[in-house]
Amino acid sequence: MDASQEPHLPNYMKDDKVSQETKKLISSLPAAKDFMGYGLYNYKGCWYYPNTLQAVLDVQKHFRPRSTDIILASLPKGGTTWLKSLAFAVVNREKYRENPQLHPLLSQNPHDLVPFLEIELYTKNQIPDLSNFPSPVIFSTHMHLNTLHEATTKSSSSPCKIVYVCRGIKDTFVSGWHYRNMLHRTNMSQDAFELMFDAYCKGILLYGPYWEHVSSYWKGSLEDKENVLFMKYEDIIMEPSVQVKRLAEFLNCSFTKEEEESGSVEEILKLCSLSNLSNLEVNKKGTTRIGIDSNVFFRKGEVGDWKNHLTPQMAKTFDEIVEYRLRGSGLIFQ
Ligand code: PAP
Repeated sequence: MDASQEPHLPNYMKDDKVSQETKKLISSLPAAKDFMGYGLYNYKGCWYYPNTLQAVLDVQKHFRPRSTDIILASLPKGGTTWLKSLAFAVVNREKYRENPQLHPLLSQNPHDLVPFLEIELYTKNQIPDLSNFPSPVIFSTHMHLNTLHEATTKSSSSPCKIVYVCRGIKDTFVSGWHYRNMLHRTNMSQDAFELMFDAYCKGILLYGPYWEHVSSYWKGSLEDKENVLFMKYEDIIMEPSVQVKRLAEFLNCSFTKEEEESGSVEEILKLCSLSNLSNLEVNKKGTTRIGIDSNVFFRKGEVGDWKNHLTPQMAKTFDEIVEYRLRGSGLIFQ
């Protein structure tokens, strides 16, 4: 598939921002096609489209976080938009306490408030000026932890906080399927669905394999509890207040007793809820800075939507793969 022929294709899936050096590197890498035929390349165990790989290499080379920065990490469709909203609302809650109607989440898409390192900031073959970002700076990434560490561990500052969110493979996959349909503005066939399923099972997807991604952060969170927090989308759905308080505590801005009593946690949950965000004008229309329609990031947000899409055999296959790949790690998905 020729990426330059597809009008709605986001920049990160294209191959027009790649340096000569990276082209040379790419020609030496294992290659595969995604389920639609776009080229993916495996660099150090992870699959990328060419522009994404270029940006990842640039992040590794130039991005040096400060200890006060916060990085939100996820696999695409793992809960990125929700985590961005919650983290932004938690760390900035004092700023907007007096004037909640001025809260930036009411007028900007969460992706525009928390920029992606490799999908937005480092995509233009130049080093972005990050000095004017309001503090604390929250970045996001889909890179897996080993890849991200190539940048973060070279920083002269002490480590920054990294929060990871993930979701069970079946719902992540189904959410990704809908996303691709919305992105390409089409209803793809059952054959395409099965091709995407096969590719997912083989781990061939942007930033995949799924199990390598979740494992990298799981291991990182066990090794460095102070700086890496591992969260699950399903846990936030099940016990939202507990998880938001956990997030705040990790980010060194725990809710005070007074805040808890005055309903501050619930207010944040309401502000960041799918129903609230998806009904805001800013998220219904227009595009985000990365050129993707704002509404594409909001759909059902249900745990178990996979039951409406996967056959029992497909579900069993996913369960078996994940069980096998994560065996012994202590990480379990229900
Ligand atoms: P991204 O990685 O491309 O940014 P991401 O936000 O991780 O996508 O995933 C989108 C999913 O999160 C969608 O799930 P669904 O397809 O199963 O419906 C979307 O509905 C859900 N989502 C987005 N915002 C929220 C939110 N505020 N609360 C709960 N779920 C949300």
